[in-house]
Amino acid sequence: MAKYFNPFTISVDYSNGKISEIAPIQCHLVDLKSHFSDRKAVEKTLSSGLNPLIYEVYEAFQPFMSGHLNFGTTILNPGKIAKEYFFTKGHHHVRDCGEIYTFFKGKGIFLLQTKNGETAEMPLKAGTTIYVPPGWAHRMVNVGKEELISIFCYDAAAGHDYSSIERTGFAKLVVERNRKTQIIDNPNFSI
Ligand code: PAN
Ligand code: ZN
Repeated sequence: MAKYFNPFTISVDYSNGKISEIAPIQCHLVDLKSHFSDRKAVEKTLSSGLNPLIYEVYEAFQPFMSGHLNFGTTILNPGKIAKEYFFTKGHHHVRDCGEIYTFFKGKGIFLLQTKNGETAEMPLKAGTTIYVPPGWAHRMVNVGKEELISIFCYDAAAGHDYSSIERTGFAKLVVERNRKTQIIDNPNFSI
């Protein structure tokens, strides 16, 4: 008889999003070099010796496994490169599937876009739950002064397509202008 997969628990620290049983994946500025719109500002920061941690992801499943749900937390630090707020890389899923995020700390904007050119932007704060339908690339942006922390869940066999976003960019940028958060069109976006 086939052995069933053993049920398990993890411990999420809701004050900081960390999960004690899991080693986080870290994403520093150098990993997002080609994603920020002001490349000169990125180079200037890196060449001054700074390479800030932009976000960490704690994932229950690595590698991805069919039939399971992957879940975990993302901790996106506050900060900006030039006028643009820190964000996650953003991706499409290789195998189209939905995803749920619940935010429990911080303030942000969730950016979504389809390969047809449709876009959506959702404000985020503690208590916001977002359903990302299949087909929508997604990125979160931290527009607050503290970490933006969320818990996510999606098909563990979905896979991530980062290359489409690296090629096209996101249609919208989230920037600070005149001390206000603004969502503007990305002049370098192309489908
Ligand atoms: C999340 C993201 C996580 C980091 O787990 O992977 O927030 O964002 P990037 O993967 O875009 O760097 C998710 O959406 N998984 O599918
Ligand atoms: Zn995803």
